[in-house]
Amino acid sequence: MKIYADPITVNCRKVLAGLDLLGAPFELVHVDYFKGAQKEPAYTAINPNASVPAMVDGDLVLWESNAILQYAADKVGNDAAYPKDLKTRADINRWLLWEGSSWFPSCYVFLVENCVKPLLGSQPDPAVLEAQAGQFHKLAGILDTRLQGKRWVVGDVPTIADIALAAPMHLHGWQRLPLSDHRNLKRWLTESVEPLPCWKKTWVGEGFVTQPTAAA
Ligand SMILES: N[C@@H](CCC(=O)N[C@@H](CS)C(=O)NCC(=O)O)C(=O)O
Repeated sequence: MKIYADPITVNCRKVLAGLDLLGAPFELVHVDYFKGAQKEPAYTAINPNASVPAMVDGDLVLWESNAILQYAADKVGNDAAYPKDLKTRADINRWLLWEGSSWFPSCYVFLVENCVKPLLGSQPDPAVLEAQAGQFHKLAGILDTRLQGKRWVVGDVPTIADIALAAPMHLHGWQRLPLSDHRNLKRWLTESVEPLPCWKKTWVGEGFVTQPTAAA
């Protein structure tokens, strides 16, 4: 399995951490996001969306981070991290779809405003953050309710749902995600997901820079 990714991005960290959780071996092909390598023809021939990540396994070319995790789980037969039981799997699939369609887009606004813009030398726009706040709190509340009294989103062990849902929050301090009203969500992120070996291994660090500094 070849994974085309830049570990610094949300959906790439998701796949790299998820593959580690699954115990799925892969070869990483670095696509330099901040140099725009995802827009180069050599890469868009693999992923016409011009976004990372993508996967190539023999004659299968796959994009969409959650589809890559689902495929990898079944390929290695990891029934703990992606159980085959019909209802459990439906539950996990629901969270994967919700993450891609609702949760990632909302968390992404905070990532762009508070991390990406300052990294590229511009300022966050408070109006954009304010306009997103209502949607963020609605969604965070849904996940917070789900996590009440639970260590993991589905069942008693970490699954690809935990990794997928945590990824959009992976720089939560730097993103300035307003988590204080969502105590179950914050507890799950900081006490369940962040201590996972697969999460620690794929940590890129808050406050990273796009270019080495002169002093480095
Ligand atoms: N739904 C896609 C989203 C992929 C995506 O948006 N990736 C971002 C990085 S996290 C990207 O490459 N964006 C293209 C760009 O900003 O040029 C997935 O889950 O793989």
